[in-house]
Amino acid sequence: MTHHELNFDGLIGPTHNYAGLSFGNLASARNKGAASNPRAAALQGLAKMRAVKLLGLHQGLLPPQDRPHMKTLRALGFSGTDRQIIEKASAHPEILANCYAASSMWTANAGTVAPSPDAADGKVHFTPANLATNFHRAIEGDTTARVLKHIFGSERHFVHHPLLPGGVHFGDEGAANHGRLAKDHGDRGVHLFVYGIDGDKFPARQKLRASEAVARSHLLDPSKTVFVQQSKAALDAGAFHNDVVGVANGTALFLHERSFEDRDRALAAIRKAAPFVEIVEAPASQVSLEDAIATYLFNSQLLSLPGGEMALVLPKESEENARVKAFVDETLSKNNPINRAIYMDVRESMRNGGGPACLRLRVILSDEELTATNANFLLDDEKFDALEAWAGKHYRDRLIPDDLRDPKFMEEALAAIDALTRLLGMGAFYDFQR
Ligand code: SUG
Repeated sequence: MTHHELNFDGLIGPTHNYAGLSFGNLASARNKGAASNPRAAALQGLAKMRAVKLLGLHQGLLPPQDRPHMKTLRALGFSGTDRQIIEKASAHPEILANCYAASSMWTANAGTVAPSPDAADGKVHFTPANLATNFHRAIEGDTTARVLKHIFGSERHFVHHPLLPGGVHFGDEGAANHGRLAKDHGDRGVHLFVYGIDGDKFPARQKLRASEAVARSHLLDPSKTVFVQQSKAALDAGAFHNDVVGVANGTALFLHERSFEDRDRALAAIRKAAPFVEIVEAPASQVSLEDAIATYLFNSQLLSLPGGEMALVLPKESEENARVKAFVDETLSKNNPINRAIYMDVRESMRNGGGPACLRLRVILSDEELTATNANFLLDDEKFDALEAWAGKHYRDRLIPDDLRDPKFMEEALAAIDALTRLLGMGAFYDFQR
């Protein structure tokens, strides 16, 4: 049986803006209030999806969520027609900005997935993330759960768990703190769960007890799960998710020397569970944590290509930093599994702290499971063209926080999502359509 890695990228929504909502995410704080370009953002995301597809991988997408989220605004006591709700909420710019965030684009945070070879019942398991730490992200979970069930509908192949209860006690940020190592995608894999403990400056979003709950639900073999603490130094330097300082794929673990709190113990535990692992590590003397976080070097996609090579899809920012670029070049020239680097421009997302790896949810599927997946969310040239035309028609090329107060923009944004549901054959899917 052949297994494939599918990347489900988040299609970037029409309300993409810089509201400075994520404490501990340096890019989000730095760009607060700046003008965004939602159209360019969507096109950059689609160009990355096209590039990955051209490498020979299947490429999927998760649709953007409906924003502004009128259901949340109503739950917060704003009443009347949709226009009246926006007018009233305008007096509370912070609430409005949270309900407008296009943050569902970062689908590495949509949930955690276990492929069927790893689960005791032989099915693919999904747990949507509760994203409890930040209000704008905590309102994603219910719709994410609906999206995942819609795309992976077959009960024969797919198991959907509810979001973890208990708020930040079980704070769960999905696959952004999770990696899988396996000799081959279809082999029984080793799951690496990285959790945080609050730093001196910034809160940890992923809790150990949450990772443990997900591993239990997904029926993983305890001898093939490793739980490792992220370093507080990385957290306080701005690595609010572990995927900012490391990425795993196949036999390779590509990471910064200061990713883990107790490096030696962590690497020993990983080697014990996955003796085949090849660790490619950036020494702090060559790439500082600050450089790694500013360039998102490790927030790259690490992809096994059909020909047997492994490629890194990196953000342009990594190419522009001489020390980081030198480290990438050296990595490619050395004897390790990584042998190609492709630099992509995802700057609109990067300015909110989201690199190439944040923008995708990895799902490993067998041929049969792939056939059971809703093909409307798998991309080909025709669909790429249609989505680019859709974004070209519905998206603005400039958005500032003040624009969110205009009820006309609410109508425009929801009209774009409404048109998308027709393009993707979703029916009346979103809260505002029900
Ligand atoms: O949750 N940024 C996101 C970025 C998520 C990146 N994902 C991974 N590392 N996997 C976050 O902090 C900023 C939104 C704003 O400030 O407008 C934001 O939500």
